[in-house]
Amino acid sequence: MDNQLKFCLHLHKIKSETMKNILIVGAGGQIGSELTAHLRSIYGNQNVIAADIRKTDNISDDGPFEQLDVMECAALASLVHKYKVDTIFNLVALLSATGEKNPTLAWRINMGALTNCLEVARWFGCAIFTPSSIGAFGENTPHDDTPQDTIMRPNTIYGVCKVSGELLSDYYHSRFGVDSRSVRFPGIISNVTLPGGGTTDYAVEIFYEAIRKGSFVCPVPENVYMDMMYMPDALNACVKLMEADPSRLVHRNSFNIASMSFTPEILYAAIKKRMPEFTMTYEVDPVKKAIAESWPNKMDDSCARKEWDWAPEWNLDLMVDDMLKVIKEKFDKGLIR
Ligand code: AKB
Repeated sequence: MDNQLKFCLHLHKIKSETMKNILIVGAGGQIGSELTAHLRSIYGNQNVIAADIRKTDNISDDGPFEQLDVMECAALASLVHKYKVDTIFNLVALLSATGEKNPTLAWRINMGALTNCLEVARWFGCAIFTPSSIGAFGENTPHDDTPQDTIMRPNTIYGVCKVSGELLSDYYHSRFGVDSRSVRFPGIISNVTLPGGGTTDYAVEIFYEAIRKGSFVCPVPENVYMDMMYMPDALNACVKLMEADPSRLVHRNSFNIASMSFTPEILYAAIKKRMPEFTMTYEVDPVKKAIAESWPNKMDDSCARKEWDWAPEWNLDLMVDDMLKVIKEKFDKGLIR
């Protein structure tokens, strides 16, 4: 650590005591773009700093935005110092399907972002949230009611990063006292920013294609169950866990959280009920098939419910109604084509 950084650390410790100053790294992505707006609505626009490698309009309009390559640890540290940050949300990730195309890049980015965020959190005394995923589980994991503490032997590089990330985050907590917390997110369904490179992306793309073309070609086999979650529940989970009383937390990295689980056929039927002319065919992607089949059918989230009162509000029907309504409005207004 150079002298300038040591001096920044010293100043930071004196100045930032209780204020909620939040830094979101990877804020331009599917979760980040909505988490930024959500946290700004709770903690104030000026107290939530969005950072991403690329500038994105919707997150830079309402509050501070910084262009940041999270692989540059000193740049990350200087942002944390500049804004007196006390909480970091690290949302930088190459997802499961993209990861399989370039495993070394996935490891470098996913673990590089995490190690830098953990180190900076340690130096500056920040709390840190880094999502884990259903991808942390593998073929040998019990697939039904997947327990909180169970076999974790994923066979994707994404999963390897997630398990390593959970362990490393717990290590930083026990070894250095870093307040690290996280959840294992299911596939997240949203209507603001598209996901990219995930195995669960089909459950978002299907809505856009249903409205755009009235048909969808599904890359995941018809009868594979995966946990899914509507974005509002995912955002609530982030806030609720980070606000939770630490004395109640038996676990930290990471909590199973669940709200709905379905197959492509079940989702198709739910959309078709509302759009009878909608059709779906399959062109199964073998990589996505292998990944999807290795993940849980449905996780048991009782530890999250017990330790920080996790309680989802959205189910399949509510989610499908809302997704169709919002995306139709966007098409009608010409916001998307
Ligand atoms: C993916 O499909 O890779 C992600 C995830 C479940 O973590 N959406």
